[in-house]
Amino acid sequence: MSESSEAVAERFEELYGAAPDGVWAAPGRVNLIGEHTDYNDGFVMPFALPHTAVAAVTGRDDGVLRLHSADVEGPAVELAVDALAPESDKRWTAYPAGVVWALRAAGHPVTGADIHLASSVPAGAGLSSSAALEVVVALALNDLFGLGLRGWQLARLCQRAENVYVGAPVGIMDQTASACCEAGHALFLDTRDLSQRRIPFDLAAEGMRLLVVDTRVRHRHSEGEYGKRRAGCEKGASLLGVDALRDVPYDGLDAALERLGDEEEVRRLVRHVVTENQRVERVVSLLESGDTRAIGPVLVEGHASLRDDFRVSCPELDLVVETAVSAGALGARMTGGGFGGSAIVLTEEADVPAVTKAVEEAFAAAGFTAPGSSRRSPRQGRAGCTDAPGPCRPDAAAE
Ligand code: GAF
Repeated sequence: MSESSEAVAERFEELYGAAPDGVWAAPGRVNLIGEHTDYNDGFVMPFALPHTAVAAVTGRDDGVLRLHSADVEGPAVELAVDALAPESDKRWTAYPAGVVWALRAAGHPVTGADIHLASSVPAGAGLSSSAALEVVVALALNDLFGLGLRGWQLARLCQRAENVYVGAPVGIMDQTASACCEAGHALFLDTRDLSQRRIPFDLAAEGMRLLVVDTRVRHRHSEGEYGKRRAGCEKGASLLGVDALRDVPYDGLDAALERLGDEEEVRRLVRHVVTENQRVERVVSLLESGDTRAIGPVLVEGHASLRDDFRVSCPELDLVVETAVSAGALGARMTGGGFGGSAIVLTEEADVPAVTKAVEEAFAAAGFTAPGSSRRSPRQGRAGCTDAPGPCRPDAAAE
């Protein structure tokens, strides 16, 4: 599922003429529930995929940064670390270079590196390929330059790289998932303070599967719609006089919506965020009480809210959800930012063939490109090949 460390190290040696100092890995993620809540200080619940970004890296002390990707033809791109400037680079190199920039801007002595990257996380599929690239570079530089940063600190710096250097106004979920998820668990993350709880999540042991269906409709968060939703949420918080929509309680939702009067667009965004936070809490409580099958309808509710209120779905994602549920799946929803990407389908193991066939046939009948569909389970192991990152919770920083 992931690129082998040996192959990535060998390619590094061909490119740069010497073996790397080390090889690191960071996973992509699926978000089980809690969408578009992270930039509202809310709750999310991602788990790591077995698909990873892998980086072979050697540190340098001469200010040179050389970047190469297995997915891009040609020689390494060479940059000077002290000339890195936000939003100056529109290529793939902005993600790893952005991490170097963010580390240096935060005062960390990163003086250059040779990097070769290979990733098995599909790009644009809503599975956090960009965050995996950022986090794997951050893990490597953290070790090589002895920075001693914790997983959550690396996640914050990677988010800053993406917000400021790349120019995509994303929240903190994907980077934290890639840096902090653990095998066999979903990560219940409070994005306000990054406090975390690991919830055991082993569907195979309970006779279920989670399918990830890639609609093959591609998206980018640096494009406008994601930013418009974020701005709309911020407007909602400001009109309601709260720091973030997280502060609107579920039992105060009706009153809040009333206060928003004829701001219909904002009302819909607020309703999604407030109900979505409550859905995350319901899923956590169902999983913790061992009632895993009961999360299915909550996933479907979440999808309806993203489709009708937040309006980030698309016909392909809706078709996966409708078809899978009609074919007997326990639940389904889009995952990630939306506007394309992937949907998840929770199903009994025995129903996997029927559900998969129904979705494939529905796509063919609608004239859509055939979806990529596969069984996924939380990855075994955690980010980092050489050294696992330090404890991920912010409170661990005080230890
Ligand atoms: C994308 C973003 F990168 C995340 O921060 C999050 O907002 C997600 O969309 C929606 O939940 O993956």
